[in-house]
Amino acid sequence: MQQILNYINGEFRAPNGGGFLDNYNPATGSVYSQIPDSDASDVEAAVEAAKAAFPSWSALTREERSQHMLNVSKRITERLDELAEAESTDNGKPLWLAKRVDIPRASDNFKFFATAILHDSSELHDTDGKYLNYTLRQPIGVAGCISPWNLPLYLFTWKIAPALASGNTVVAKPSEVTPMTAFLLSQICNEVGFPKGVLNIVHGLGGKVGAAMTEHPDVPIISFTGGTETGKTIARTAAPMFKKLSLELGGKNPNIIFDDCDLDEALKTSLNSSFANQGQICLCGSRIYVQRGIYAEFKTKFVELVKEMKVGNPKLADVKLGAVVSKAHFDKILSYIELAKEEGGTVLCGGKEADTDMSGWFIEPTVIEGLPETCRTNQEEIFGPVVTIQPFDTEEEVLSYANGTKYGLASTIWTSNLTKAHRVAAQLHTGIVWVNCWLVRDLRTPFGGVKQSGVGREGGWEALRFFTEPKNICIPLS
Ligand code: TXE
Repeated sequence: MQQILNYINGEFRAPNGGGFLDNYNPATGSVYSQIPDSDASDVEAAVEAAKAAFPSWSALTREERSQHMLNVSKRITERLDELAEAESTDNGKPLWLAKRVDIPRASDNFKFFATAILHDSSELHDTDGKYLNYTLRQPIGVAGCISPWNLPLYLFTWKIAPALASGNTVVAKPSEVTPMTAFLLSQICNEVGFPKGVLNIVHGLGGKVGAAMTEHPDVPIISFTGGTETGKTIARTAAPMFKKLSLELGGKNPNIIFDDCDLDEALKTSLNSSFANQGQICLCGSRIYVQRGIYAEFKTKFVELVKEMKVGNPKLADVKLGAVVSKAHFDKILSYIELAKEEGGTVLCGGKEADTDMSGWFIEPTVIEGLPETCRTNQEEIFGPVVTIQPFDTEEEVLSYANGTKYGLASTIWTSNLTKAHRVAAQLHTGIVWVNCWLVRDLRTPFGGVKQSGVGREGGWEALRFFTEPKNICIPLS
């Protein structure tokens, strides 16, 4: 059985403790590889390697750093098929999705930040002609990057790339549920001669490896994407150590459909925003609000289309939904469907394990109607192929629903009235608003949420600023 290894100081190493964890293929429900059950001593070794590599990596010219990163980007593209296959097997997502979205985006993340630093600039403040202040942005040191299982290589590289591009060295931990493509990335670094110790990847459990990274005094900056509860734990540890933190957490995103929208477009995209990646994207629209005049028509057509979505073997081209990521997550999603029924919801379609010829963890895309706004189903993140649908009458009413959860990541508006779109967008308490589209992710734009969806922004200059410390230097002009 294939054994994944840690990548520390440019070497592939077994964990110091010698233990390994089982890694499952969610589509078959069986163990297919093993990953290091690393502990604080492995993190210590990785931090030491990253510290040792920092002076030389941060002293490279921008062109040199950029070139190293472009080499990685190119090699990811060259190994696209293999990486996509691995991502689909490890995560359960459709192979076509990994091939079209996840892996190309991982390559793009490296390319984007490798070239962004070539165009970077900083500020200068002239104090009344008497002094000049200029802002020097310097790398911080060893950055800790912790990523989740839903978009494994996509989100892993989304953090690592800006950290490296701005001159930091990195200790990174992929989710223990989906470690494979991060392991393949370490092979790629090795293949292209990426400098030793600059990127170190430690595999293992969040409570051991992730916690050791967060607690380590020589890791002054942490970028995390994952669940809100884990984010709170990390913030509790990091705050008294005054670490710089970026937290991208959960969402319970509203999808608002006004009666003047292009109904066909709204239907088509809502299918995607509800069920892409089995609903396991923090940006998925899990609460659909439809204006009363078109509610019945939208609901009928939407449910018809959802029933046509094929669930099954992620390797098949016509499959729309693959497996959900783990048995624990499968149980969690089904328990939320039961809860929705207890709370008075009517299941319009789906609502149960999907009937496939595979032995893994598949759930039918599910639409639930008739739930009050305040119930747990409408308040908590389910993170699976489950959406609720309900009618509304006025803008004011739908805004109160949309803003009525503890989350504030993303929202979507469907309308042909541009004035209304601007007005509603400005009043939504979310970090991202899509109008008549969904999941358009320009890498330059600020990405992140408000309230319990997180702290800080990733993407573009925001990410490069996060991974550097601004220093003001003041000089008299006479
Ligand atoms: O995520 P965790 P889980 C949501 C989603 C999901 C829920 C829980 O609702 O059902 O979170 O998922 C590492 N110190 N999202 O439990 O645990 C862990 O090893 C440091 C939304 O799988 O947050 C992994 O690498 N690190 C989300 C990473 O944190 C710790 C994507 C994320 O795992 C740690 C995923 C600790 N104490 C889940 N404990 C999104 N925002 O996209 C765990 N980790």
